[in-house]
Amino acid sequence: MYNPRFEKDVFKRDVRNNVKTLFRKEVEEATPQQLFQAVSYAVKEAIIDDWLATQKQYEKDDPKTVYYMSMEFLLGRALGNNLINMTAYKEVKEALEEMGIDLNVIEDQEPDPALGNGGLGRLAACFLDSLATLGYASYGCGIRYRYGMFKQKIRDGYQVEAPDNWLKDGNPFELRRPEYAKEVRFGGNIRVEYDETGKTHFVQENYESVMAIPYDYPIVGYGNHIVNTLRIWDAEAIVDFQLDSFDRGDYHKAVEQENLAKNIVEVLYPNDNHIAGKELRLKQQYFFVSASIQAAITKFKKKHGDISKLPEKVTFQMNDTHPTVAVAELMRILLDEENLGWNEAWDITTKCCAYTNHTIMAEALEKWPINLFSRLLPRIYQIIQEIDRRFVEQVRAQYPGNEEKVKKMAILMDGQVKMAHLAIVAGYSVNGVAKLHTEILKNQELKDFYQMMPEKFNNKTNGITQRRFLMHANPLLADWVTEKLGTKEWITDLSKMSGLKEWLDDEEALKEFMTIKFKNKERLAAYIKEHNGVEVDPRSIFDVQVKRLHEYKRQLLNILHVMYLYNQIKEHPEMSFYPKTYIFGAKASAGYIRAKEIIKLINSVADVINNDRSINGKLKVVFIEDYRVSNAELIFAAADISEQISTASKEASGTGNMKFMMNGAPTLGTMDGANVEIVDEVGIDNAFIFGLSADEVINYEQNGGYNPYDIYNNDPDIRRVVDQLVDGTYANGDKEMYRDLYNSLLNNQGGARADMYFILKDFRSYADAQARAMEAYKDTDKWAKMALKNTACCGKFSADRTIQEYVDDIWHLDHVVINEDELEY
Ligand code: H53
Repeated sequence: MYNPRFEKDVFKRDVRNNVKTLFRKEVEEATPQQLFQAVSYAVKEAIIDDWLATQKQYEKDDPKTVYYMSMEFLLGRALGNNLINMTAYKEVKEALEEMGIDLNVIEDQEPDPALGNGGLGRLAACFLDSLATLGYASYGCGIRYRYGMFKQKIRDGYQVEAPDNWLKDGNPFELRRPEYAKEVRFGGNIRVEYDETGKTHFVQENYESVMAIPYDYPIVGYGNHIVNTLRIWDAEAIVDFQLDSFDRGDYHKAVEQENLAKNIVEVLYPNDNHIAGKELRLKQQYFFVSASIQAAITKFKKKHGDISKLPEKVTFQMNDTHPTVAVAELMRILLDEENLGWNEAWDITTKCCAYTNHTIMAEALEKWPINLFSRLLPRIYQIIQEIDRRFVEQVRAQYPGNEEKVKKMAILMDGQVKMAHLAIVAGYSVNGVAKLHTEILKNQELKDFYQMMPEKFNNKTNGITQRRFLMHANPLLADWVTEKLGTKEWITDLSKMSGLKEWLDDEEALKEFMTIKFKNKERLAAYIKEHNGVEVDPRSIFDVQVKRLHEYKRQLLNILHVMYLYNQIKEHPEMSFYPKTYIFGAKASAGYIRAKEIIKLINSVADVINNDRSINGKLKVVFIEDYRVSNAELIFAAADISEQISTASKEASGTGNMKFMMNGAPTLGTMDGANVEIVDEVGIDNAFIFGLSADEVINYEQNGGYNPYDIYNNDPDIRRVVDQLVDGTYANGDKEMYRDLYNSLLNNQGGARADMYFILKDFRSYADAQARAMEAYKDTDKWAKMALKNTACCGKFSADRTIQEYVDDIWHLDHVVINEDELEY
């Protein structure tokens, strides 16, 4: 793909000019941050050309557009990724080198835009990348949080949160678009009016409102000149202060609106897979949903006029239940602003909205107290009441006399608004994110809905973008793959990776593959030394678990097993043991106390083990501070073993598992989420599988759990590690520090069953899988083959494949092509 702005001399001149105009400096005097800005603005100029060209093409082709509605977009840094997708990374790297500038250093200046928590937000970012790359018109719709995911510091082994002021130096890639601002209203009351024809109108009065101001981010497709838009909304007060001309009432109103605007977009809620139920969160949801839907309708009407055609050109995908008010907001606009009748409005809405479910965890399914909801969104609540009334009528008609069904399925029940039910009733599609997950939805969690409307349910197994997680994260491997395949096609067609299977028996190729892994391990070791001050040996096995901290993800199982290994080494110093480095990275929600205890435990165990010279460095434990997209890229590339050890049935899909696989790390995991499909692709012999199956877990749960004392009393090794939680071994003699963890494993507590996540139940089988992995690693050739097999079999897990399935089965978008010859540079 050609772009004259990336010709070396042109680009160098642009960077120099930018340094001059932005900072009144010469390149030689500029700080790395200033250089980052100057380089980014030069790249942005090139992007803008394609952005305009894309817009023109869309104007001309008038393709159907998906609005991907999401509270979270965990983008990661933009500069490197944009260069890769503009196919200019290498040229720019060289041009900068000629100016004495190291692109890696410049990239490191970019704050990591962390407008998301974990898997759900990162998935949204991967999807935008794939949509642009495949040439589909799309908008990401979200919130421009002033503060993203907090920065994690580890102090004395504890997690400490610091604000993430990611916008403090400005953001070169964003574009403020005040001309597309929309008003969003909260609270007040609804007055009913009748016009001269007798028609009813609903008028919201005494409300507070804010202005939603969009900021557009370019989403660059790979090598195709397509640039889509991520539109995230900032909030501003509507009434500007005019201190000389206010009366008392206005002043108060102005202050309130100012505060409302400031608060709404202030900060991302740092919960993953857990809902805190705060009013401000509902405000955030309605704020960005209302602004986005209004904008979509304005855009549609400008071109088409006839609103009844909306489903032909527009589809709204709701990423989890968070944006589900979209359904009622669209109804409100169609009823109150477009003056359609209920049936017509409902017909349009149910052809435009689709819902993705990402979890079966009860604490993540959103429910809002009716009194809070109806006070904040009075008109939206009225509409939901009517949707519910009609739906319940339908349930009663289909299941006469079955009030149990009504109770289980109603949208409004027990004083709550159940957002998932609203999404399912109004959505034309309901999808899970991995085969197993979708089956569990159909047969357990959403069984009643599946029985009533089976045609809505479908699976879309998640995927990841190879542009970021292989090309950018692991350039050495990316180049090697291209060389071995003799083509770059894998960059946009990951199924091509299967061509690597030809090299599985080629000793030379396997050696090269493992040399690349080793270099990546050296790179990570240097990062760990710099950021953690811990020396790790790149020749040891890098066994990695990086993901949000959650009990169901069972970091506790991992660290208890490390404690067990340490006991073994101490007791049997002569035993055969391949040196291992256990690497953790995880943020805990600020209010999730037990998750924070687990972080402290990991750090305490690390402290004891890393400082015990008697074990000759056989075992090391590292907790990487502030796990985020940018260091994740280094970590995936360097991993030997991918820990995916959630309690079966709990992890809807997982996407980290795919990133490790792509980078040649076999999975050590349970048959959960997409692990099941990874094993299908790579073969059971190229993974280390252990633990209860999802069916077994669900069966135990339905029968009140199991008794962990049966294990504790009969397995001395397990008893020993559990006891070490309360004998002070890892707490400087303090026997109470980990008492809560100890109790969580052994005793029922209030509503929570003892060992809810089956850690002790799965322990032996986990230890066995760990031992198998170590044995396998000792056989270097065999290991290399297994690792390469993982890379070779990752084809299915591209987000390109996932998006194509969404397009074919749900969205039915039109493919758009930009003809390079027609570009006017
Ligand atoms: O979404 C990922 C899945 C993962 C699931 C995660 C997720 C969140 O990150 C937050 C809320 C939620 O309901 C689900 O836990 O298994 O891979 C993307 O689908």
